[in-house]
Amino acid sequence: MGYDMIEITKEGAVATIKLDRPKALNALCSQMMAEMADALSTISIDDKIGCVILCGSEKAFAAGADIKEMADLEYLNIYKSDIFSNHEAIVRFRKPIIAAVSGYALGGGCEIAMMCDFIIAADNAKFGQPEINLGVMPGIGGTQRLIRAVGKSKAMDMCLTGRMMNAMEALSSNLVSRVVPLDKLMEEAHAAALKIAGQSQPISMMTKETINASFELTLSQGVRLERQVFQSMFTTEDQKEGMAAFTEKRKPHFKNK
Ligand code: DAK
Repeated sequence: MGYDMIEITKEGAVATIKLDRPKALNALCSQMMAEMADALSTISIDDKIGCVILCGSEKAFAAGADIKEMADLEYLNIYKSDIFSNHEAIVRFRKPIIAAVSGYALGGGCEIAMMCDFIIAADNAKFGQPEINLGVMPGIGGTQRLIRAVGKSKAMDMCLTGRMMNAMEALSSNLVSRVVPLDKLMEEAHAAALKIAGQSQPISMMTKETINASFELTLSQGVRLERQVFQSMFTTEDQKEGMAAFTEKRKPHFKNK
């Protein structure tokens, strides 16, 4: 599949997916979502890639779903086509994925950033769920994921008033893991992605899966799962290598086995 609305670059074990529809502030239209889903599915079977960065432009990570594309849709169109259900490609993606957010991350843009494993924000980032201004509400997980990140009071505030949150508020609310100057965003995201991609791929994937399971499980179920997954890691060559490298005071060379 050729891509018109996203751009893929690969550097070592890191792939970057850049949303690239600048005239519409990266509004998420169905073509862009289909391209992103296709790219993720290709990257998921590329053994050389250990981590992905999802980013936009300096002005906009993504200003939401494409309002012009949606405006005249009727319930049955939306129901039958299940529009935007391919956003689940991000949730299903099993390797680590970092959102590098600069500028606007609004509506669906904020939601896809939250689907990533963590968010590194530039100091000009603005997050929001302004759908209420359009007579709708968040529709790809915003009402559920935002509350888990920032708690009820702030999630209600954001979704009911439609106001935006700046990068520092997003940091203090735990929506993002770090804030960096705009001109350092991609450097910082790349350094984090390289660090992750240098670890054992299967171990990173199991770690991600176990952390994500905490959203669905009770504490005791989650801790039991963690113990089982931890124990299973002792079947891998990478566990032997990681611990041997520590003892021998050298860097580990993981083989993803
Ligand atoms: N959709 C379409 N076009 C957009 C857009 C969007 N979300 N955001 C910006 N644009 C376009 C503008 O129309 C304008 O196009 P032209 O007029 O030049 O042709 C161009 O991008 C530049 O935008 P502005 O001129 O407005 O730029 P400003 O710097 O003045 O303002 C802004 C930037 C981000 C504050 C403003 O553009 C804005 O408020 N944008 C809309 C933000 C928004 O409301 N986002 C939420 C969208 S609703 C679903 C699940 C989920 C969803 C839908 C369905 N299902 C499961 C079915 C999600 C819904 C949403 O995300």
